[in-house]
Amino acid sequence: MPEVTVLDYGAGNIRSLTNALKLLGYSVTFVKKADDILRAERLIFPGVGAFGSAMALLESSGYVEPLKTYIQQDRPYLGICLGLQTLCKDSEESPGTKGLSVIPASVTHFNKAKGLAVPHMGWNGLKVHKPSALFPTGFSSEEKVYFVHSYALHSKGTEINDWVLATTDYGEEFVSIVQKGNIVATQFHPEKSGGLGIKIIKNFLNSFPISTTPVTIPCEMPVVSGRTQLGRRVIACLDVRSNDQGDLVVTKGEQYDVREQSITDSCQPAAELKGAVRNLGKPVELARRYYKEGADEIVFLNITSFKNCPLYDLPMLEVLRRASENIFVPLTVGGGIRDIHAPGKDGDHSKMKHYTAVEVAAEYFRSGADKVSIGSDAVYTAENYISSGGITTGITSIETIAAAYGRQAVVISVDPKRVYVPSSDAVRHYVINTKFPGPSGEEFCWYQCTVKGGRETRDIGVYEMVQACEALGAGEIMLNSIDKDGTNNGYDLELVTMVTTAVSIPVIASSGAGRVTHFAEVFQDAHADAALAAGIFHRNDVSITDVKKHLLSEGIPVRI
Ligand code: 1PR
Repeated sequence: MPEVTVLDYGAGNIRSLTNALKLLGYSVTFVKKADDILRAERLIFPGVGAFGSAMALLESSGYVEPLKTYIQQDRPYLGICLGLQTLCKDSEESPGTKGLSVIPASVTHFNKAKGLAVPHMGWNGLKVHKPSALFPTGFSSEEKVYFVHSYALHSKGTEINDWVLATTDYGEEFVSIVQKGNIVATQFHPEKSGGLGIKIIKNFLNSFPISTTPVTIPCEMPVVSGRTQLGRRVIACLDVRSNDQGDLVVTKGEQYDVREQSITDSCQPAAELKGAVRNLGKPVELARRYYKEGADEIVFLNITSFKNCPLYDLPMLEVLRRASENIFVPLTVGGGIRDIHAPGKDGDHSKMKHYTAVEVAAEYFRSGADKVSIGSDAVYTAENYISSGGITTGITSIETIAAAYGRQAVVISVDPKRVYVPSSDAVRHYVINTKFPGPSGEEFCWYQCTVKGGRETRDIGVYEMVQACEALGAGEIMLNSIDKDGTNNGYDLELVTMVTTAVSIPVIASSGAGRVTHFAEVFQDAHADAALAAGIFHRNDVSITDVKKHLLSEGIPVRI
């Protein structure tokens, strides 16, 4: 079996990459010491996290010089994301830190003044400037690959044309692939870019010579058309929990009640009148179906994690491991990401153990997640941040996970409830004037945060909460609505509009999708970056393909 060497410094999910390499028939070895770099036949550096911490790790491990030598010798190298940026001189992300300086240019932040959400997150196209064996035959710039980054290499005004293989547009043009000889690096994640990404990895592995004898590889110039566009994402969500028989199932409720309607039996106490947990299928099977239908991302929510320690939730970790074996789009997992005091695995309270939020998240990342979503703990964190007058402590779940894995890996899951009030100054929270008056004709409302899966309300509004989370380092907002959940009557456009104007990070609208037109509405009228749905997909009411066809017919860019 041919071999690939991967430089993993533990900063993120590399399970998808190793799964992709195994699928392509390669065995994977990891760099454990500096010498392994020069011994590699093909080297892949899937960089994740911040520029400064990546360079610090390369320095402290003694990898910088061997890496530079390997690259100078023009041996097959594939850098991914930060693996491209570290080839540059330096980055605005970490002033004062020197990069590998192979490419004589600096990495800079996206221009926020252009009013675009940053990070640039999602599926965008590639404008290819010269022929390369990397691209599959017939590739066109209409096809899309998965990006997630706040900083990029902008070639304008630099002398790096000999490096630029492809560019992408996001407000401004940036470099999405560099290639010179056998040195290749992509700003996007090929291992998260579905079938196209896998083909690009395959072409890198198969076409780039491992001997020093130059080989002429036949390749054609891909079709390039106009500016590339970031697609709007369609996301499938799986609420996962154990049913009463102990099997892990995908469930789906209405307004967060996931049990069948109550059984009429007046002799039973109210709590026992509840029906069984709704079972809509097996998590991995459903996730695979959504991947095949074209889901841009898949979210797994462990909805009973408020009572169980997620680290002991081995079936859920196994779901992630199995899903990432052949699903090559981003996977998010949520539920129970917080500091945890838990009894021993056997439930023994004399063996209480403390786990930090970042340790809990690390277990999810190791199992195949690309992002983690934080629900209840984000509400408590935002409350403390606001009451302290905006002081960051550096020890919260949001801050510690963002510092270790990058802000793009931190999604905030918000579970709001609409609260009607008679006037705009009736409460100290941010209030909106609603088109849908309340039961007593109230024309104003605010959105109240809840915790523990909607079981407890808190004295904090969603507007203030999402702004606090952005300031603390969150990379994305997943915006549910308890009022709309499972109703199929459309997203809460007023809520989504309020949040997309409150923050400059991407917002995923969730709860209420019942028809393809609801997706178009939430993109066109409320400016969501992504739309998530659960029930309609689980019940096969509408397929992801149908949703995307409709969006395209409305002129909304999506990945096909
Ligand atoms: O607080 O960090 O432990 O996270 C718990 C996570 O579990 C949160 O993300 C919370 O939203 C979720 N959760 C907890 N209880 C429930 C429940 O349903 N009883 N699910 C729950 C939330 C909402 C969405 C749903 C959309 C779309 N489910 O995930 O998929 O509303 O549904 P639809 O398209 O069918 O309308 P923590």
